[in-house]
Amino acid sequence: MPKKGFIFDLDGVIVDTAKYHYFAWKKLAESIGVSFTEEDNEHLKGVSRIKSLETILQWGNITLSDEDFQELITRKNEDYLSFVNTMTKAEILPEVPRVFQFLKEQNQPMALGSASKNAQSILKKVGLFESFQTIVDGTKVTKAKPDPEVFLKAAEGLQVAPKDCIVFEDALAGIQAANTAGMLSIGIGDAVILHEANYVFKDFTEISNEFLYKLISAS
Ligand code: B16
Ligand code: MG
Repeated sequence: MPKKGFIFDLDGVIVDTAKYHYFAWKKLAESIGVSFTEEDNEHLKGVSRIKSLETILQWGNITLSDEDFQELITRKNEDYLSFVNTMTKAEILPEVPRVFQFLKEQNQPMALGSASKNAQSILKKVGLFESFQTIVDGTKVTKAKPDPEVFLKAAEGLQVAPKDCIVFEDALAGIQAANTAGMLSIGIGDAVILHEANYVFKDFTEISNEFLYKLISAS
């Protein structure tokens, strides 16, 4: 059986935390007088916490002292974590467990490739921490998506060549990172937003075991 490397983003792919980031950023942006819509939020998906706040400040033409910047970053993460702390297995996105089970049966190694510094605690909370051979998260990378660093490190951890890796992502920046890394990119979400991906599916209910098997068998 050939071996591919399956790399999964976290927020918006494995668990439904993208909405919690949205709620927390919206509350923060509006508290400093910057309007914030779901469309604005698309620009922050897959983007690091610091870069996200820098972007919101740019939109509002706001300059802050380092101290105030830190204060806002801390507040956003506390709000976000207050949502995360209520999470259960029920917030694993549909059919993710079936996909993980199939890949395990096929002896395919899996990695996490996420910008989140909260990734490990979220995975433990929903009981998926043990599913991954390698976890590359926001504590392990220096360059944010669309830079390919996170996925290249994941491939290295899996000991699979980048060309044999398959990335599942809900953010355009993540699809671009996977493409730059020379990997096959699979968008999870809106085909218009994720148009640069090799394939796009609404969610894992549209990804059959037959399709996964074809990915594994492709040379
Ligand atoms: P944290 P992913 C990303 O995770 C999120 O998409 C993005 O919205 C968030 O700002 C970033 O993680 C940092 O997360 O504040 O928890 O460190 O999609 O790459 O799994
Ligand atoms: Mg994501």
